[in-house]
Amino acid sequence: MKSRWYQNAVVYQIYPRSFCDSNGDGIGDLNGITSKIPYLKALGVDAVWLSPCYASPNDDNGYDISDYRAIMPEFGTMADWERMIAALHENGIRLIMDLVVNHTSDEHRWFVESKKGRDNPYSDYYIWRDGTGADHRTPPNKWGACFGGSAWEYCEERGQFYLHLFSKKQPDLNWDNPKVRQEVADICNFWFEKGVDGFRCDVITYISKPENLYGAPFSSTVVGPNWKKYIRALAEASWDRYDTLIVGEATGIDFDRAAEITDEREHLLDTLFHYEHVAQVPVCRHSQQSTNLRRFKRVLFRWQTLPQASWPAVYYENHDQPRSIPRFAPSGALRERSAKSLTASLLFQRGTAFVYQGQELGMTNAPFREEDYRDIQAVNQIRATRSRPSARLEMPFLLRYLRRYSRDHARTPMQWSGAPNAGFTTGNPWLMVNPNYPQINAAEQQDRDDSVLNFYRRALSIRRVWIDLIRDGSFEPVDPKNKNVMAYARRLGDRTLLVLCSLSPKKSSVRIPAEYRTGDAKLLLGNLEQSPVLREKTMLAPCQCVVFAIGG
Ligand code: ISL
Ligand code: CA
Repeated sequence: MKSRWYQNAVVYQIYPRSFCDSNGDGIGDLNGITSKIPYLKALGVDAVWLSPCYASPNDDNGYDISDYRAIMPEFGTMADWERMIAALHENGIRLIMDLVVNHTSDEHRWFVESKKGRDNPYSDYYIWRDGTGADHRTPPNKWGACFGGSAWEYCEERGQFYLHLFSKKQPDLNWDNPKVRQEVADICNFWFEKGVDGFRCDVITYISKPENLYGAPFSSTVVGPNWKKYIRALAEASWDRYDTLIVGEATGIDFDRAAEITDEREHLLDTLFHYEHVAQVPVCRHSQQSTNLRRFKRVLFRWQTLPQASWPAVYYENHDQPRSIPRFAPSGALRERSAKSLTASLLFQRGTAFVYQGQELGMTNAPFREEDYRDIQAVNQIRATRSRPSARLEMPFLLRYLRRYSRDHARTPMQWSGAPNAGFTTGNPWLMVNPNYPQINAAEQQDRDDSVLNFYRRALSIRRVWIDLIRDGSFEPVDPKNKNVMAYARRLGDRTLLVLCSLSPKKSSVRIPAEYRTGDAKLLLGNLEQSPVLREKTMLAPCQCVVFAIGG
């Protein structure tokens, strides 16, 4: 039975490889996470979403799973995992695991068997097709893989192509096979019985492929023909039997589809991550602050209007995205102020809020050089560009692109302290530590009252007090065309929260309608000593934010 606890929740995402290394091998691990539970509790989060920690050859850092019921040895043992979940639960923190079932690793036992031939029990676990053309060596369609090259790989052993939407070491599962669907339900139930509180479902919108793959357009695999049937059956066989949060990663989704598949009467997903506000813009401008605030607001405000029966998930960062600073707000001298203003703009929106590790410290993108990248996406792009005759011309563009968008920016080790390697490891970190760790780290922010970390703690405790209004209140854009300030009001009965967040390095004004200027506004949260007086044209300092309570 579902209590929908997640509607009140703030979820903290942990990328285990980069969070905390307990044994000095340079790789974050489960015991490292357990050691930081007091930190998470003091921060005030309700749940943790753990990126994959299952057995994996790590072609894509655990998003290529070779055994769904085993822990990756680099991260620890099942006993470590059990200690971790017990300690989280003792501290009132739930655990959301990552469910990666669009594809497995090619080293998964199922694939090893499947590729042997057409008549073993696993033959139909993956998407195999004959090639076309005279020699049958042309792929069935022109789909490209997310990490480069064709989405089809020819397998000599079986004499057929298999589909892989990501790397060729990530073959897509065949969800049209009922045995595969049963395997997925069994995996979910295995973990629910061990106490997990939900799943974040990796690229779940891609699982149902079009009937005829020959010549099919790629878009036909986003919420494909049997998607609802398969997901509803999974909910019945597993998800709905426990008190879960099921959040789908909904690559390629649009608003109407999202409203439909998160409608609680449909028994599909509880909520989903859309990608509209993190769409990439061309890397032609000099500024690192690449996003146009008006567009950003337009997108976010629209998603706030999801119908009552649906439920949004709000986030600015995750392990695939660059840091929100400098992406959405100014860096440099204004970094701390920006980080707080972004925080306020995020945490009072309707929806389950997701915060990515390090976001609560205002961690930023890293100054990577060509040889520093580790992510399969960046590494493949660099290799492909290098091999082209035009490499000398193209490489600077690619590097500029990666400096802005590489997934590695989010994955640099968590900055715990000013000790070597930011206190993340006593060994050699698997990915470069951001050299700004002496300035940006948790230890320094812990006891400094005006730090980003303490602002998060304060914001989260205010969110808790106002949770009824934040969960159920109306969402009202304020001065929506404003180019510098993100402003909105939330209202329930006679109580209102007014949230004003400048994301501009300039002094800015914001128009406040009379209904909010009733004279009894009480300041709940702000990032500067001075708070502005609410007037028709209210002035905000660069990157200033304020949250007022009005009425009630
Ligand atoms: O990261 C992206 C672009 O930079 C996306 O296209 C991303 O690959 C897509 O959102 C799917 O992401 C998820 O599945 C991938 C994995 O690499 C990502 O880390 C995961 O979040 C394959 O499992
Ligand atoms: Ca380790």
